[in-house]
Order: sequence, then structure tokens, then C-alpha cells
Amino acid sequence: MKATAVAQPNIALIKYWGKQDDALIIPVTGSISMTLDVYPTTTTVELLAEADKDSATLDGEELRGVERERVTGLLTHIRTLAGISTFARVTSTNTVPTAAGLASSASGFAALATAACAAYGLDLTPRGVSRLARRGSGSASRSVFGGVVRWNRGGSDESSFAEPLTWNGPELRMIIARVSAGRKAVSSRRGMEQTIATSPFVDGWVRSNEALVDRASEAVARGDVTALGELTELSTLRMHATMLGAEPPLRYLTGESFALFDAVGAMRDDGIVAYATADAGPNVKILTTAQHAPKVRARLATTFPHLKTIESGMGGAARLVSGGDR
Ligand code: 2P0
Repeated sequence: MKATAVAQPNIALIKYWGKQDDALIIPVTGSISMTLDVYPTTTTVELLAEADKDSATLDGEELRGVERERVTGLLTHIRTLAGISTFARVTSTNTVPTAAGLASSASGFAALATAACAAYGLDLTPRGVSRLARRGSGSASRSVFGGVVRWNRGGSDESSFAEPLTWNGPELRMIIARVSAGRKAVSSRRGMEQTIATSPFVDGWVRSNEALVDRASEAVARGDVTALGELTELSTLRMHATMLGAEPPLRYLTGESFALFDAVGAMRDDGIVAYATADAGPNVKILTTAQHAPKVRARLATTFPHLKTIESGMGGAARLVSGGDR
């Protein structure tokens, strides 16, 4: 049994940061993202009758340690659900140039969950696949769907899943501006644990971000890019404020990141639709529309000529490209 799936990365508008259950990856707050149409991950899962353990490669390199355990953990759960004990070989390729600074765990685990379900003959709804992808990496629950996606916080394995929202506004674009870090960032997984364990701002983060999820869902239904963009910046800055309160502090944004936030604010003053966001690293992502994207890029090229930018439209759902027939 062999199946291949493709999934796209996503960028959160309303952020996920922190878990209420580390093993099942149940988040402390819901989140909303935009699936990108650039840099898919392609993953093949092949059951091997003779294998005595799972194996996995990413871009030709054998996974080891914690990275391998995350993959085998998900496969073990899928085998239990399918009632099949055969081990598998996972082959995954990212098209993200490492230079792009985009996380690949979202597209990676969405593609793995999709391909593994097909290879093991598990016929799940997209919601079921989203719950599986979530166990690999929280943000992967959202990459199972295309467009604008909401991950409902929930409080259990059954109730914590993503679902697509209907965007009724102008065509969206995400422009990624790559800022060099200078030092290695703390991984999202460790950064979240550190924040939840030590930041005194966690209660405020959880309460306020859940409210932003509801407000942003309403903005999405209205197709209101202004409200969605403002809420995106708000959730971003509240997430970073909460991280900065951790001990030791998690300072992912650099001076240049903040300079980009300022430049995006100046674009808005000049009537350009542009809202800034940033994740567990210094790169800044700018939410805009198809109509305004060329203006945003032109301004960036003038103000930050040394920065590499990547433009993405809205991407589709994770999909099976071969296999799955048993
Ligand atoms: C997000 N991030 O909503 C947030 C914003 C980073 C900052 O989801 O531990 O790789 O595997 O669940 O999904 C990155 O976290 O973490 C992330 P795990 P994941 O996009």
C-alpha cells in the first residue's frame, strides 16, 4: 500500500501559541490562518511488510531523534485506528528553500496525515484528517484545508480540529519579507512551553486571543480586509508581548522586524492595504490584496532594497496525488 499527498504551508492571522495538552496538542486558544499557494510539501507513505520499524526521510536526509519520533508517533496512532501493524517508509520533500524562513511542519504533517490515512486504508473526513495532523504539529491541523481556516481550540482530541471559513472579500496575498536572524531562534515547541510555564501574561493572552478568533471569523464572513488585517496585527503583537514576558524572555523580533511593522503602518497612511504579522522568528509577513500587492512590493523594494520578498496567493487543501486504492 502506497500513497502520495501534497499539502501547503499556512500563515496564522490569529495566532496559536501555547498548549493545554502537550501530548495531544490541544491549544490554549483557537487560531485562524491563510493557506499559501507556494512551497508545497510532497509526502509518500509506503507500507513495507518486511520492515521492523518505521523510517522517514526529509529531502533525502534520514530523520533521527525527536523529529523521527514525531513521525513514528503519528504513524503508530494511525496503525491503531486502522488495525494494521505493518511499518512504513515515509519520503518527504519540501520545496521551501531553507532561505525562505518558512516553517514546514504545517505542510509536512498535513501531507503525512493525508498520505498515511490513504496508505493504511483509513477513510476519514477532512475533519478527522485535521485532528490527526494536529497530533504531529498544531499548525498542520490548519494546512489540511485551503483558503482561510479556523482551528477551534476545543478541549479534547475530538473537539480540537480545523475547518475552512468562507472568505467573502477581495483576493488576498501574503508577502513574506525575509529578515536575517543573527542567532538561532528557540523552536516553537520549546518557546510555547517556556511561555506557558513562565509568562505572567498567559491568562490575558488566552482570554483576549479567543475573543480575536471570534471577531476575525466575523470579519472573514463580511469579507472585511481592514478588520481582518487590524485583528491580525493585534493578535501578532499580543503573542509577542506574551512571549517577551517569559523567563528567560523570548525575543523573536529584531529591530528590522519592527522597522518593517513601521513601514507597513506608513503604507496604510498612504492608502495601501497592508498589515504586518510575524511568527517564531524575525521574518515579517504582510497581508494585502491582489490589487495592492504590487504597491507593497514596490515600497519594500525602495525602503528595504536588501530584503528578499516572496509573494503568495491563497492555496488549496491537502490532497492525495496518487495511491489510496487497496
Ligand atoms: C501559528 N506558530 O499559529 C503560530 C504562530 C508560530 C507562531 O503554529 O509544537 O510548529 O508542532 O504544535 O505548529 C508554530 O507552531 O508547533 C506555530 P507544534 P507548530 O502559526
